[in-house]
Amino acid sequence: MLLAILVWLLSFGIVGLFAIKRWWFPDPINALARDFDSHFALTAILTGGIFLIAHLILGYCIVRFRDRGEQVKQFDPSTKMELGWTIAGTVLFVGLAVASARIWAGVHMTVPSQNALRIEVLGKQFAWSARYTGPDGKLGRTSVKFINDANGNPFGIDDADPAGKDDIVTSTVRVPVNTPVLLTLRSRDVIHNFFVRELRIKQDAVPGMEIPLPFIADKPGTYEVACSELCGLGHHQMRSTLVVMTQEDYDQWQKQMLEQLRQQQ
Ligand SMILES: [Cu+2]
Repeated sequence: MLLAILVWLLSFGIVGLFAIKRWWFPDPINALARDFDSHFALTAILTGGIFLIAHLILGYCIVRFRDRGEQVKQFDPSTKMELGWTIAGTVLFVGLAVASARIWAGVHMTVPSQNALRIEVLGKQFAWSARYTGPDGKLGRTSVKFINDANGNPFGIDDADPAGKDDIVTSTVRVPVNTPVLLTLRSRDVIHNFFVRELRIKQDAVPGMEIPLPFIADKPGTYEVACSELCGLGHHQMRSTLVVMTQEDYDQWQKQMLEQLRQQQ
């Protein structure tokens, strides 16, 4: 009896921990992140409900079929019941997987809009850098020969290419609110991972590859970008911020950065 009570208490306690949402995700900042959250909630409610029912029955069985000194009775398995829960389980899991594939495709298979703001994001041991095109809309040529972290050139922008003259390089990723953004993720050394919790996005940056990552953020604020792939001894320090700004603030910031560039040249 005590064991049954313990099983019931434990199962209610575990479900309760989820239900009170005390330790939960930070607020989402776009439509796909909100879709992700509703799908997570649906999965949690379904699996939590099944978990609770299963453990209530388990506790009941502990009480009902405890050893009372009687002879053990054989239970005839029912094919119908077995078929029933196998089919129900399959429908449930396949259904959830299909529903979640739509959200996944929304993040990874969306064709970015033609006029998306293009930002190149580079991961290296152990920092993130971002590069913007400047007014010409073009990123300048790069080469490993010109990489110079001390000089603020982590991308290795070639000075001989005029298209690179107005490229803005920063250590944070700044984007205007409600604007389609297309990040191109690159890595200079090992695999890193660009992770923004509020976007519910996690994408590897792989050396030798240029990985597109489109998104729109609809809530201004400063959000942490954490490297989410163990990439070496300094992995824990590899963080940056995603700053979502109003269009006016963004334009203002871009103007300031271009002014600074002009003064340096
Ligand atoms: Cu990393």
